[in-house]
Amino acid sequence: MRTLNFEVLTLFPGLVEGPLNESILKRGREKGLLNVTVRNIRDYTEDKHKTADDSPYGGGAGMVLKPEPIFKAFEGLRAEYPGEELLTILLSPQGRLFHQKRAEELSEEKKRIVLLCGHYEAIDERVIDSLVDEELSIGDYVLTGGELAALVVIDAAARLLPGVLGDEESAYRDSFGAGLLDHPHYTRPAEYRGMRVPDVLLSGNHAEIEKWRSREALKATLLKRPELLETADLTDEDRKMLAELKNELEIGS
Ligand code: 4GX
Repeated sequence: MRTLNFEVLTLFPGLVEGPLNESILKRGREKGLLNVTVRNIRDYTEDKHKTADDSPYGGGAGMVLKPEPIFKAFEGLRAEYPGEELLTILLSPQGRLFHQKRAEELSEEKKRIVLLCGHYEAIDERVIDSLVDEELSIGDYVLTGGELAALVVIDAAARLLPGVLGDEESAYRDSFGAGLLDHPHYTRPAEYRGMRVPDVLLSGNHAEIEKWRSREALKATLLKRPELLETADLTDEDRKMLAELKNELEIGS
């Protein structure tokens, strides 16, 4: 049995815990496939006010996460998991962009993965220099903290672990696998408010259905995210269909 082990360090554990206790992540945890421990950085402060942040040297607005509680938290982790190597990821807009490929790699990671969530504007650079292996960003926008980003990373990696998705759901796994968008989906009724489900999906002809799905996935990608086609994993058949689609839709290049 493959398992994934995360340690989340945050000042707001409640922000992270909710989604971990719902739906597929909850089930993955109950099955013992996904282990996530959420720790409050404030528990590692040692002054009477439990100070986790301070104003920046050099002046300016905003607060900076102090190094001491974070170093203490790591010492706690090393004591709890002696001899284990940790993989520490800081969620930050300065990080490399997180993508499906990294999610796949993380889903196979054997080390315990520490997700460090900064709140406030910044984190003391000495933490990054000494404790952080990798900085990841979930996108070019600014969040209030790293917690939602950490959840995105956990979610995207966990669903790729064998056994986390049920048989029904696991088909969805390949939709982004080839680097293409998904094809359209339909369920009953066959006609709704005058809108018909494409006949091929009702035909029972599985070869034709697969061909239609491939073509529609290519079409959706071409129309909505054409840049994905440059790196997609296309078969010769895909390339042929893509050329036909471009002709039909009168798209050049
Ligand atoms: N993808 N943020 C982190 C505070 C911070 C800033 C610098 C460490 C270094 C974000 C994102 C994101 C906002 C989380 C700033 N911590 N994280 N936070 N986009 O915007 O991951």
